Amino acid sequence: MRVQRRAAHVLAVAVMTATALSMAGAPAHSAQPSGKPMTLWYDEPATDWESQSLPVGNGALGMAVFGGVQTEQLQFNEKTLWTGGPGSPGYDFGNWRAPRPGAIAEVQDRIDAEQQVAPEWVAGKLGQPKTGYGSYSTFGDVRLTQPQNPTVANYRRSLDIGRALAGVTYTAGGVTFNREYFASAADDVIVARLSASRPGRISFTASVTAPDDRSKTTTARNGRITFAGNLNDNGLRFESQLQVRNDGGTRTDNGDGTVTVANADAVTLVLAAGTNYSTAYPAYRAIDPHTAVTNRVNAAARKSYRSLRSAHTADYQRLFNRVALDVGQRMPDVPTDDLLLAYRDPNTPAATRKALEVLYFQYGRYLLISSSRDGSLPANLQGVWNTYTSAPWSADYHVNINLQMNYWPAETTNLSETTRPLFDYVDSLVPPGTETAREMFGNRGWVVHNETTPFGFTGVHDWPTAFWFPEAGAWLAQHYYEHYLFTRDAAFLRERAYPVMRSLSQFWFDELVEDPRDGKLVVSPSFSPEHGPFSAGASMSQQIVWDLFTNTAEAATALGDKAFAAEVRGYLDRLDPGLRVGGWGQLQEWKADWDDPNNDHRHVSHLFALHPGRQITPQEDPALVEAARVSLTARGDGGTGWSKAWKINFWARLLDGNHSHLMLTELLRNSTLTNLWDTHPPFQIDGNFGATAGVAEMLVQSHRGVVDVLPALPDFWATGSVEGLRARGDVTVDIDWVNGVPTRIALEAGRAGPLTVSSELFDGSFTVVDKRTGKRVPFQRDGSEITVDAAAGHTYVVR
Ligand code: FUC
Repeated sequence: MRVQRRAAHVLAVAVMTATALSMAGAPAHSAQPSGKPMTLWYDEPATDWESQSLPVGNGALGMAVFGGVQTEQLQFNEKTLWTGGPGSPGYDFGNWRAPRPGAIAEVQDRIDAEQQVAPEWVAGKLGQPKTGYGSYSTFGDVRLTQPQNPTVANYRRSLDIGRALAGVTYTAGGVTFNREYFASAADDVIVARLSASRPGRISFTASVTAPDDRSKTTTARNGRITFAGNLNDNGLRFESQLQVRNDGGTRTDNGDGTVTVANADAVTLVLAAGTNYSTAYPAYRAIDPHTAVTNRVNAAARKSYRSLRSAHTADYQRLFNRVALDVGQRMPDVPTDDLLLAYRDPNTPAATRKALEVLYFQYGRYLLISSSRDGSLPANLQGVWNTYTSAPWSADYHVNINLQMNYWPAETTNLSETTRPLFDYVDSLVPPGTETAREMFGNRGWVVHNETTPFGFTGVHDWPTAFWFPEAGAWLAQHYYEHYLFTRDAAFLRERAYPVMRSLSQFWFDELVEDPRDGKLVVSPSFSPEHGPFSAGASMSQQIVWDLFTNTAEAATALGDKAFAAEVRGYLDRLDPGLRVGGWGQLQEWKADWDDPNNDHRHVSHLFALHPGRQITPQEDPALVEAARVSLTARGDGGTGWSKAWKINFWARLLDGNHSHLMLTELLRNSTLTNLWDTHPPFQIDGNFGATAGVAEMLVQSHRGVVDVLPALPDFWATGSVEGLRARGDVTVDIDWVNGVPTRIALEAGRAGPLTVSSELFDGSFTVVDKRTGKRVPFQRDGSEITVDAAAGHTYVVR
């Protein structure tokens, strides 16, 4: 039965292809019924967590839905359930266990003498084995097991990202069964509802289980399964409670901690979980989670399913609905795994391929909303979803690209609020990072290296090609300043961003050394992630410090801290900017011309200046940008999922929309699992987020202080519209375009002041109208740029 249905779907895609081919030149309408554009769906249950389960989340809580018929498996997470850190044997924050006076100077001297030094030698001098690092861990699995295994028809498992609802539906014995799942940020719980088209048909036993790396007790009382214990590794206390609420039928608490429901009309499940983790250094412990978890489940269980659901969708849609993208997509009514397969076939109609592209773009926004909400840790390498006790790369916070990439779409795709967990977390790195800066470097300020955990691991380990990256904090500081640029929130700049930027600047004042080659200030030792030799002044090191100093000087000036603005500008003047064109026309990755044109390493670190930095732009620095293009071309179109995602952004910044789109195609064809999670491999969520950011970057850019409209539009998206993208300066942008040229641009100004826009539209005749007054407004024009004097809250429509 199932096999036949799948064959039918593949046939459906083939028919669409044939229809489109026979209509060459005409808009690609197929005879197929259209599917829901914002829904992922499948005609069979998931058997593999990584590639098939469907994620829901509310930031702190995550759940992966399998959708099995006889046994439903709901793997769940709580973001703070980590092994490692205080309590874990040998935990040392990555700080040197004994002082190493002169160790960094010895490495610097050898670099000065020999130019290149092997990472293995440096790791021997400056690294040490990891202890107590730990891993993000699964919390457990809820299983709902039916007494019989029914024969089912019309099976469908889905995730509606427009409403953040997962679902399972099927028919058995003439009855239609429905399950619905969501993770509510409004009520801080995960909710499930099981119902049927006829009364008395819902029967199952609910259990909660977890791996054996912890002590655990599971009890059932009044339909509530309380599961609690401590992790063996670090003693972290955890507790989850699952309330089973039946409408009709019977409910029994079993002695083994399970709950059985028989012959109910419908059942609502409410799940909450927590730990005694706290972000506070050095203990990282708060009170027992029992009371908070109890209160959350009690409060939610008192509400009706309908009111829980409407509070959730209202909360979610307030964020999600801000952005709409239409590039002429048409979603066919085929399962998403078949859609992904069809995408690889160039004969699949363009409108179908666009449907996947738009779904994938919005899915990145869904995943960010679902894994980064107030009051918890930021999205990690797997967002909030993890079925392992020892996850790939610990599902940690890698800060030599990955955590930063997670947050690239936050501002541009109008989800600014999702950055709060990032800033709370980075702020929490300051106390341990201050210790590391003082002990390891003797510097002011604070530092964090290549990767870190919720337990303030700000020191080092000894993997030679990935242990040394003191620039990470400065890169993270970029997000603070960008948050200010996008929101113009002066209080945030003063109270949150500037203190972080200022103290990081002091770290770098103390850390920079004079390069004996030319007297410029350089970072040494310096290592371009995650390959090549140690040297002095690798391009990425210099560009990141340039970015920090430039942003800090601007911030200091804006806040009236004249003395510090002058001090940081003094350093900036002497800083090697890390921009050099080498022998084959490439932008050099190192200060010396060592680049190998055959090197296709996934990190393209020396292009930081192009993206996410703003040090070079095609408009201002055509020669350097051309060199960046040469480097990027040599690196090729392959790489891990996240590497391809970065390349979408790079090509957009190079104003090459077609190559940017090609990278999106590569990602969807070769680095995307059937549940549309990005795969490194394995699953790593940064590629999802990086790609969503890249799509926004094709449509609107603003890093040079001008709103660039459709800077890198691919030919494939020749006609379309977008609503709700954000530009720096607190501007919200809507664009309609036809054959690659904007026909209407609406700019909503959050603040008063000059607003400069660049577009091809200004090459012809046009008007600017204030939407509120209906009147034409004056503007200054300079080539293809215009500037209007915007009033706060007004929308300016150009057409
Ligand atoms: C970076 C990358 C790896 C991987 C890891 C989690 O260090 O170089 O490819 O993505 O993070």
